[in-house]
Amino acid sequence: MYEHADYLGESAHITTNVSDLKDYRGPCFETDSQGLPTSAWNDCISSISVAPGWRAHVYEHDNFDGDYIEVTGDVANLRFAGPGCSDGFNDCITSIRVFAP
Ligand SMILES: [Ca+2]
Ligand SMILES: [Ca+2]
Repeated sequence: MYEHADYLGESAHITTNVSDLKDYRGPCFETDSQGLPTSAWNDCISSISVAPGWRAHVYEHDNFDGDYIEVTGDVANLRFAGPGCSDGFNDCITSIRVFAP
């Protein structure tokens, strides 16, 4: 997952489910689940790349809730993947389910 579109900015690699990106340290300012300021990946991801054979479901809310899309490859700009939030799934994703091959 990448902070900006076109695989730019900070990046992180995950291979397991993340139920709440507020608690996953990353480049975007956020308050964590206890209300404390932190830097996390919540509402931060703008592009995403999924390894061959893997699949991911990305959700607008925590605990795999709300709108989601299935990602099976590279998405250079989540703005055009919707419905998600006001800007597609750009800066929208809060939880991720990962499916190994
Ligand atoms: Ca972003
Ligand atoms: Ca969200």
